[in-house]
Amino acid sequence: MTTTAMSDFRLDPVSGLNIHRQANTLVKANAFAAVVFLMIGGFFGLGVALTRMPEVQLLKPEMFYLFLTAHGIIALMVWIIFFEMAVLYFVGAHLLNSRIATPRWAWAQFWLMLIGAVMTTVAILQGNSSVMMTSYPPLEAAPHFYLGLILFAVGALIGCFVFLGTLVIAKEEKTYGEGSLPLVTFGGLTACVIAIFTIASGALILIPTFLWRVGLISHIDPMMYRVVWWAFGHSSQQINVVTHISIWYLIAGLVFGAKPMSEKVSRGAFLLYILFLQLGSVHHLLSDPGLSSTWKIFNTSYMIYLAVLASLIHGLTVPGSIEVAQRKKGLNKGLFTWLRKAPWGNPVFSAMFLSLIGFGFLGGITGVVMSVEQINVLIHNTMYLPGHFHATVVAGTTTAFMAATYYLIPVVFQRKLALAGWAKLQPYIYSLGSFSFSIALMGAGTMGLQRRQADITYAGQALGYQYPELGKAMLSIGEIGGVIMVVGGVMFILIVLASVFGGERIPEGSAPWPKVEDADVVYERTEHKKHIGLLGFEAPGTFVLAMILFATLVLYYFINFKYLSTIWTLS
Ligand code: HEM
Ligand SMILES: [Cu+2]
Repeated sequence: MTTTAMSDFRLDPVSGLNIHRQANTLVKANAFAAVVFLMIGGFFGLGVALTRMPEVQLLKPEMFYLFLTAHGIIALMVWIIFFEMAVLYFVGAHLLNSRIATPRWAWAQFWLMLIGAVMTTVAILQGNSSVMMTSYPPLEAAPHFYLGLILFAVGALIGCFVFLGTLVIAKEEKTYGEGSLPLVTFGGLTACVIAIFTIASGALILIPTFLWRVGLISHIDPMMYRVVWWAFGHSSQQINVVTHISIWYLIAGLVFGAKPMSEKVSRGAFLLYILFLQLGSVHHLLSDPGLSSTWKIFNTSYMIYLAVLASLIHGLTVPGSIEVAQRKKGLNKGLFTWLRKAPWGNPVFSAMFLSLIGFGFLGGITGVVMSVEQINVLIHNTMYLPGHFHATVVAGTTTAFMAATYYLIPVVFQRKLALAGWAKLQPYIYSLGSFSFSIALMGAGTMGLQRRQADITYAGQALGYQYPELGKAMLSIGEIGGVIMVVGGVMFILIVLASVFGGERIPEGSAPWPKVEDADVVYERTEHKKHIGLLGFEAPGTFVLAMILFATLVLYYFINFKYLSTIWTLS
């Protein structure tokens, strides 16, 4: 049996999870650091939003670019990757009842990432590193800007190996029985594999750039930089997608006692990500003159659809499994009773479901359409981009991570959620903000409004340009959505701080969450078993949702090509 003493663990009597104390402390540390950086990143986001609003124009251009760089890097890299470390340790150790491999290395992960994040943030705040998140040369940042990112990445890489080591230990010590890894941990493994590829690409480009800045290399080729940087930048978004999808599965199981509709299909879909997602990197360079159309089209219009297929599968099977579970538990009437009677007041569920809708309808559809080379010229470098990726990375990933946090506070921090009334509302306010921000920015972008631009009125500039009034109005509406997002973000942070520092303690040995029965077990007990579903469909409501998604996609495709045809008036 295990070589560790039992007091290294504590048992959750209801879920049966055997929680390794050191792993638990590491999950706490990483999740907490993540939330602190979300707060800092959000602060800079507010500054950016209030500058882009033509009526306010809070910051001078220099300060605007400083804020934009800080916002992009802190929100997208630091918040998200710290949280992902917490998720990896949780799905590796907690879910497998295992101890964590090499806790010392895990602490090295934490400290390296923290030192790296602080170093890069300081470099940005010193004012000579406003190169924005993409940091394309020949723009130059201070050397410690790159060094901080490198340390941060090395830390994350160590975290990946600690996770892999934990899987090996759990298997050897048979902490999760004889079978294969649970699906959620398998999702974590997928994220980990993509992360290793991502970090290798990041190292490949950031190390030479750092050497260039300290004078050891004379020249960095900007085209090469862009291609390799996006192997890192794009793939890192796929870690986010895989992680938030794993969280969807986790929460479907925890809240509803749901099982994936088909384990094999879901696992296969995770594998599709590993095989095909990286090729999509080139969708960030569709308007780049340095690459051939053949290369761009092969990757973005053929290969990437195999990865999109994977997202569609998860997007179907997660609500599908919830629907099946709800129907098995007796909510079998009509098309959508299962959804109407879902626990909408529980932030773990509501944030998760809003993440699914936001990611699918806003982030997913627009991502597929904007990856078409021809359509891409319509929206390249416009506000459409931040509109799109706030739908994926905020409405999708960040909201899913908030859902996970609401679940983890009782389990990991052993505290009840404080400000429970706020927590009920928070996912709705945050999503109202992120949805409206994304949609309005995409509207403004379609009217041509540029991204990364402090003053869209071009006041006093020689080459000024007047955007359509409608576009400017949409930008302002979007930034109001941004402010609502900040309100939701502040609520989240206050809830987390109040819970972690002042929430009612959950004594050891009592359950953090009430027991949720497995839907299959409930179904087995039912006396007059009826077939669940309608007209031969086990999950007809989900099928209808999927058809609505598909129709929206087709319509949106059509609208974009129609719009394109009015701009290219050659014939
Ligand atoms: C707290 C609410 C937030 C607000 C109000 C906000 C607002 C904005 C605005 C106005 C821009 C500038 C668009 C432009 O001028 O091109 C922007 C850029 C960006 N945001 Fe956010 N955002 C928020 C949250 C987030 C989060 C949570 C993430 C990541 C998880 C994120 C990632 C980014 C990135 C990567 C950029 C691009 C930076 C660049 O162009 O270099 N944002 N955001
Ligand atoms: Cu991408």
